[in-house]
Amino acid sequence: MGDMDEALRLAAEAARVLADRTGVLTHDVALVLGSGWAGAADSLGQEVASVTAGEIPGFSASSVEGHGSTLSSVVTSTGLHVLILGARHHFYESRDAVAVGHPIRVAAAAGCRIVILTNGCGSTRPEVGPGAPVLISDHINLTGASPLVGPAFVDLTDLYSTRLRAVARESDPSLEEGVYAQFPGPQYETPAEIRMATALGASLIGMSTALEAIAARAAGLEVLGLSLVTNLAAGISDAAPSHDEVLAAGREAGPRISRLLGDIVGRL
Ligand code: 8IG
Repeated sequence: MGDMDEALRLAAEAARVLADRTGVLTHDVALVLGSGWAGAADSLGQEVASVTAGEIPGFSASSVEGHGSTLSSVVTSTGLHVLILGARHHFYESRDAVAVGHPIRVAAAAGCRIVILTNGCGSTRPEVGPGAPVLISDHINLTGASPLVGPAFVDLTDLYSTRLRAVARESDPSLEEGVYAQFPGPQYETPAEIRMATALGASLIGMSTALEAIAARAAGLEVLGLSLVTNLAAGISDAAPSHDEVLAAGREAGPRISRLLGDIVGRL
């Protein structure tokens, strides 16, 4: 994927196959599940259909433990059709930022107007530690890449919708906000890199959401970004970041983030 027209054609084709396999012609809200969030969507509503990512054009099965590889269609008690994207493509998998945008473009082609991007991330603030859900207020893209190709001069002001952040705070007034810095990964950062990100104003450190949010804005979607802090970033505590810690934080925060997600979606 390097060509935008081709990427958009592939997304349209994927949306047609998705509609065919799920029987749901249009979706309203897309939800991208990041590390630690896999179980958080289980009680969002009634599952209408679940499709293996490999059946949908442009998707491949994810290789990272804790990252699902299905697309499911759920209908909420308020009648919203939610497309749950368990399959996400990380930049570190192939250094192909256009491919990172594919699930997002498919969601837009499937009719979604809103995308909720979730992730597991590191925190630079010791007082906002593992298990804390945090609203993303803005991002710094440190990947050196973009999911967009060509003269797409997309405005990223208010990328993380002020309106949707207010909705999330109605659900949980105690939610902190933070600026998310995306590093290219897959290696975690050095302590010096974390000091740099902190100096730049970031407090959430990850490998996924900035590129997805850019793709979402380009596709005309309204974005809500929700991080789950799963570890303190490198050098912030004595412990080194580890993927086991990430999975454990997800399990422990499960009930809280399930409730939060359900409540937010109920207000959309
Ligand atoms: I979960 O500490 C998770 N993802 N870059 N740094 C980066 N990505 C992460 C981290 C982290 N924790």
